[in-house]
Amino acid sequence: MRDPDDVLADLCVIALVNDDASLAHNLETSDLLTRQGVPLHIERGAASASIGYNAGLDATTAGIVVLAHQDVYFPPGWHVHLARAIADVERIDPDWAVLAPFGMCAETDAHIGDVWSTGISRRVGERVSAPRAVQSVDELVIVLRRASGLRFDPALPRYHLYGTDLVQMAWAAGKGAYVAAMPVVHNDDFKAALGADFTESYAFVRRKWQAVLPLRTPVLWVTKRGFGLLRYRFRAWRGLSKRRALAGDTSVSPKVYAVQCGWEDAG
Ligand SMILES: [Mn+2]
Repeated sequence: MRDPDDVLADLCVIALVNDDASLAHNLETSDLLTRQGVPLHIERGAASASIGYNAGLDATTAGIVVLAHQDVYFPPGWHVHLARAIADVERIDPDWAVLAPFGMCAETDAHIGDVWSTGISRRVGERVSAPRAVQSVDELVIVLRRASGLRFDPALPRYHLYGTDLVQMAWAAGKGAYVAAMPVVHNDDFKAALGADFTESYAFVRRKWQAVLPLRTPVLWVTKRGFGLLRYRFRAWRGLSKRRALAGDTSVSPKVYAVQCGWEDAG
């Protein structure tokens, strides 16, 4: 296993922030920042996630970059999971580009990983003991190896599907993207529907990757004619009341959810 202290010494976190209360309630309470002292770089008001994260990459120098939502909480010892994941992935793919706690397996279309989601009050994902190659990752946490040279596409509009776009760019450049066991809490709000901003990101990804479609993202399919989005919207509308009933309480400390999942000791 790569020494967790070596990983810590070459690590930074970047967050795109538009809700300081959520940041203070979740990401900023993580052991990774409070006790391990990993620096947090914040970008505000970026025109898109891609532009914001590229600015964050330009403003930092760490070799391992953790791009995290403001509503994500890293349980204590997460850097040990990360160190193990890096060591494991470097044995199979020394030129890896992306690691993540949650994504979609290319062969089986299964949700891979281990994440608590408050929006659906569930621990989700098929747990893995070794890194699994994926066709897309959820945007809640993306770990990027800076030396891979991979960056976000500034032409991708808005704040959606940049995990899918990044993973596809990685594989297109001959570099790997993997999900590994590094559980986190996503203390996310219930989402009633995907808005017009999602349609913009979806249309871009559909056009850009038409040669490799269909693509499975953690939320829906990107398909040649866009039927994947229509189908998602219909199902989301039909299941709205059921989904609303599943939504958890994001005002609860994410530590409570981490304790429930067995990732942290109570107290
Ligand atoms: Mn989030």
